[in-house]
Amino acid sequence: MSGKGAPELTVTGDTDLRVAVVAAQWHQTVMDGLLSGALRALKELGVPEPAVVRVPGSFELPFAAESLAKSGYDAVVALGVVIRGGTPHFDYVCQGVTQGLTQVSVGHAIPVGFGVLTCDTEEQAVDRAGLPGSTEDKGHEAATAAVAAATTLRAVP
Ligand code: DLZ
Repeated sequence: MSGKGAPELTVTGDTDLRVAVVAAQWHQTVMDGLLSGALRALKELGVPEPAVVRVPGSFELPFAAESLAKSGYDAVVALGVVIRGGTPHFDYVCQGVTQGLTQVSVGHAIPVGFGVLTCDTEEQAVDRAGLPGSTEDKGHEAATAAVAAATTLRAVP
């Protein structure tokens, strides 16, 4: 994990989990970086054959996550990029996505890794996307957090 105060996550226990990645399509280059980071993390952690579902934009992430949660996935990783424009639209999309994904997570008691970048500029998004030259890899982090949370809960007697 990166950022001030971020933990070094260690995943212990059985990672034989059903994990789905749901990814928006706006801002393709950044999304390619996020998706590739998330899939790399799941492979490193030994998660078998994650499902990947693409939706048009970040606003569609909660409905897809809800559908996947209903079908029995142990964890969902949500990936998207929202870039601030000149209107309040950014705020509505970010709020809807964040609240929607929170509802899915709490409502189904499964972790939803939050890999949705909410940035003022495309440069900020590129810097967090795990691309060559990026300083952070938020797709990798979101997937790791989801698996860490799912395995931790599984281990509770
Ligand atoms: C409409 C829109 C805009 C302006 N910007 C973004 C964005 O930066 N990132 C993103 O993922 N999606 C954006 N969208 C699309 C909405 O999320 C949604 O797909 C449409 O409003 C259709 O429901």
